[in-house]
Amino acid sequence: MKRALQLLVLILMLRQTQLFCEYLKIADFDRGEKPNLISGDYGAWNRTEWDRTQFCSEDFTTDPQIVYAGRGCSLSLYYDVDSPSPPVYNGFWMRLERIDLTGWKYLSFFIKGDEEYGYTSSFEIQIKNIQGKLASFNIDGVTSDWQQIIIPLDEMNEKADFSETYEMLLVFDERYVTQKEGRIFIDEFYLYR
Ligand SMILES: [Ca+2]
Repeated sequence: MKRALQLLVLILMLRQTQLFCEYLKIADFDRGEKPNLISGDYGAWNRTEWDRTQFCSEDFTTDPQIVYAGRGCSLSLYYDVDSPSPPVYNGFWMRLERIDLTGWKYLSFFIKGDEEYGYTSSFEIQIKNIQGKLASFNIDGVTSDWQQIIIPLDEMNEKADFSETYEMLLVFDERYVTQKEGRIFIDEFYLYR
């Protein structure tokens, strides 16, 4: 297993969109189909194919009561990490098409937990460069309202070379989730500087 950069980060969870000078929109899911806005594929991933008691699956929602900003589509992730066969983890991957993250200050996205199915309030974001180096960010405080999560990238860029970035991972790990089964919605992935 590749050694991950464990970074101490400040996660800002805000209810308003932050204003930045320059941005790159990576995904808004509004077309309801792949790829993302930088031609990168994405989808749910599972640790195993043989253990059907743990899984993650992705879908698009257009429900006006749920979808971010009340229009278009948001991505829906239904996860289950309740299994007798540890370790148990799964999640979502999105290719970043060798994008150069050097110089970008923040990765931002929006997230909301599903009131009906329940959800975990904590999970992990990983960013992997083309050499397989991982930077990990612990996210906490998810609620059933849409919130913006802003991940500072400065420390990651200082510690490793992210001039060619392979992918971003969202990880539901049985050891760290607050609820082992549920659904969350994500939307509006941006880079800012
Ligand atoms: Ca959207």
